[in-house]
Order: sequence, then C-alpha cells, then structure tokens
Amino acid sequence: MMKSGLRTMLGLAGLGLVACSFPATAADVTIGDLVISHPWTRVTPPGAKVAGGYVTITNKGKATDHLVGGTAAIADHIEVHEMSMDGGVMKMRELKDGLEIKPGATVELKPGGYHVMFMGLKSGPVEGTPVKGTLKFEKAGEAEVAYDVAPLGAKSAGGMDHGTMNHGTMDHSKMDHGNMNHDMKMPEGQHGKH
Ligand SMILES: [Cu+2]
Repeated sequence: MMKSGLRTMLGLAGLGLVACSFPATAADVTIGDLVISHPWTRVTPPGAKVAGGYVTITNKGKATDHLVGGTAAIADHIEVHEMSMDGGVMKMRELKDGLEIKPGATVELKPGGYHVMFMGLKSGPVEGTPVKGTLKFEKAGEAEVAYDVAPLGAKSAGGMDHGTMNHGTMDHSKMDHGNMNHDMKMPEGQHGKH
C-alpha cells in the first residue's frame, strides 16, 4: 500500500502532472457522504477490449446511493457490472440501475464480484501509470479517481508484492489465464460487440 502510493506519487511527479486537480496518491477520495478507497485495475492480456476496475466505497450518510457509471481515460465508456456463478459458469451482467450502496455500508468491488468495466479499451492499463477516470453516483455526483495498476492476473491490489516477488522466475506471458482473468472467460458474444 505504502509502496504503491509512493510509486504513484513519484510517477505523477515524474510526468509533471498538475496535482491540485487530481489525487496524486491512492488516498481516499470523499464526495458527499461517500468515501472512495483505493481504486485499482490490472494489466490486461494483449488485445483485450475490456478491463475490470475495482474500488471500495463506504456510505457514511443516511441515504442510499448508487454507483451508476463514470468515465475512464483509456476506455470508450464504463459500465457497472456484477459477476456471479450461474449453473457453474461465471457470468457478468450490467447493473442497469447501478450498484446500491446503503447507508453505513461498505461495498467492495473486486475480481469475481462487483466491478466497473472499462469498455472499448483504447489502450491497456500499464503498470506504474494510474488510470484516470471518474465514478458517477446518483446522489453524490461525480468523483475523480486514479486507479493503481496491478500486474496481469492480480487478485487484489496488494496481491503481489513487488518488493519480494522474484521477477526472474516469473514469466507473465506464461501465467495461467484460464483461472484468473474473467475478461477472457466471457461467454462468446457477451462483450463481443465491443
Ligand atoms: Cu464486467
């Protein structure tokens, strides 16, 4: 967490981005009654047209809100999705009415569950380069976020520790896509139109 935050900060500083208009670290973002924590995504296989975005949202208010959409710089548009098992097959569907965030609730978007989906990728997420975007809520409005980029196949933002991981023995291109990248397991046609 600390490391990735520092990396993000250094990366942005290196690019000379204006920090005041955009969160320079993976710090929480507050909008209205909502606290948005640690947005992250992960590197996609070459040629992928979609990518999942993950984030934790806490509602500190007294009214239910809904995550209804947003934007991502690397994608044509984003959708709010739910993934679930249906007869032994992982399926995902768009939440047309948005993702409900009840008062007092913390909702975690993560691989295998709720996620935002970057549709029509213009370019894949690149490690070390946060993906800029917004998350739009029915009541709270639109918040600017920056997704940290985890390695291909990461199960969580902190799932792989670069400090101790041995890159020498690990070949990302040979990783088992079959059991970890839901984007590749989509039933034919579901996202094919993109
Ligand atoms: Cu999806």
